[in-house]
Amino acid sequence: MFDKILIANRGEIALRVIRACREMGIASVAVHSTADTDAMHVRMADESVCIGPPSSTNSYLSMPALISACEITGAQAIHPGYGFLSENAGFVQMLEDHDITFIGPRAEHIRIMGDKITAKDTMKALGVPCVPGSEGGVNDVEDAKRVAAEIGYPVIIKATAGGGGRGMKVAENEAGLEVAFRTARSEAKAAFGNPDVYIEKYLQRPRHIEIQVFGDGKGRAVHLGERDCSLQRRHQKVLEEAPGPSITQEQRDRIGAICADAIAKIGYAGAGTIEFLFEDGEFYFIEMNTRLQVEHPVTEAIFGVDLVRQQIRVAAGLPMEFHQEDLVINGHSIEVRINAEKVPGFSPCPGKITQYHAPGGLGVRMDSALYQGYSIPPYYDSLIGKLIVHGRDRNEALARLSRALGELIVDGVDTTVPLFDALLQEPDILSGNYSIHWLERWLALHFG
Ligand code: MV4
Repeated sequence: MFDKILIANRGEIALRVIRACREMGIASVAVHSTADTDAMHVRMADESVCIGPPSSTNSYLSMPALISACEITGAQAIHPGYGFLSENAGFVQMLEDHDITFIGPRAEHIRIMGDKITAKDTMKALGVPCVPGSEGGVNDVEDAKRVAAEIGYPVIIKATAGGGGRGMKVAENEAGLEVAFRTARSEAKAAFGNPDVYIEKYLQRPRHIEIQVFGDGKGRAVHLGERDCSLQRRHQKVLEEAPGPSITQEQRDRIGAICADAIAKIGYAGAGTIEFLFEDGEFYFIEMNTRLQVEHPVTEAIFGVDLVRQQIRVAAGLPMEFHQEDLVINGHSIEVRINAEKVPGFSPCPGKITQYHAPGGLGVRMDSALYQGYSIPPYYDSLIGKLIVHGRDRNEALARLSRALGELIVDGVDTTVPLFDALLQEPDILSGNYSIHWLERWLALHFG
């Protein structure tokens, strides 16, 4: 096992990793920019190293600075958290050259899943159900028209280098296909330096269901059910829950086994998320994320496992502490993302926290790096906390969420808390009846 781990991240996820390290008797090293000298992750870690100026490019994304920080402190491994360098295959390769262990999958698997066409080809070959569409990419308008005629309109053109909603264009019919194809290609070239696109049947009212998987890197893998992350605004998740309110145990067992088998076959190491669109009882693969995700705590809540602890164990060459048959769902969990943003426009709202009080009690987890007197810097993501509740069933989780939101005090900046107070009054939210378009429609209706 490692003696010391460096956390190449900030905010709540840095605390999350430091906490796992401490429980495992591993020393932690925080890194920070000059804007984060007073940040909670710096205070909570055993040691800290300043790695650069405020801009992420020159600090949290600076590979040489991170490697130097490992060499100075003697850290043997890096946990990347989410975002920043967590899905950068080049970084993983560079760490290998410096004999530093990356706590995450192999560079090869990050690279495969980072290219959406290759990811889909790979998953399809492994037996994962995919959205009907082109075999590989589409190279010209004629090719696109031929595939579209086969699968039927509407269709969606996606950039292979995209993901997370960037670089997509919908065509309702053949008349709109040429423009969609050309704009998707030129936007992809401009945004990612890669013009390659592929085409899929456009699903009109799906849910976003993602399966949590975990591999030991030696051919053994498990799944930890699904999360429903359909409540999104501009491809930013707002609320996530597990289990998915629309998923039956049979559906979970079936798609879960397919996902676990797929990543076992490729010898995947660590935590991963296989994203699906779910419509009319069918799962359609769209993308795979090769990192620990923001919303991992809802899975931890219902399965009673520590995913970061397992990531560290697997990176150290140890086995996972569970088998598939040990993973039984207990109750229901919901996470809401508390952002320093002004609702309903969602404009960022950095500033000084004049008062902070975290909710507590049975079934309540608040993951946040806030403290009273802290100044949220304007340079980074606006996520300032995650409130995760757990109940014996969905209704108990909802009641607990409402109660916990009432206890939470964040003064000095605007937050997304009022949005959740309003959502908890909505019959569709209370019944779990929502698709990927529900939130944007609701926002347009109430504030548009
Ligand atoms: C789609 C789709 C409909 N049909 N693909 C958006 C983010 C990226 N991960 C995939 N996305 C979508 N792909 C097909 N074939 C609709 C979306 C989509 C979406 C997906 C998940 C969550 C929210 C979304 C909001 C708009 C569009």
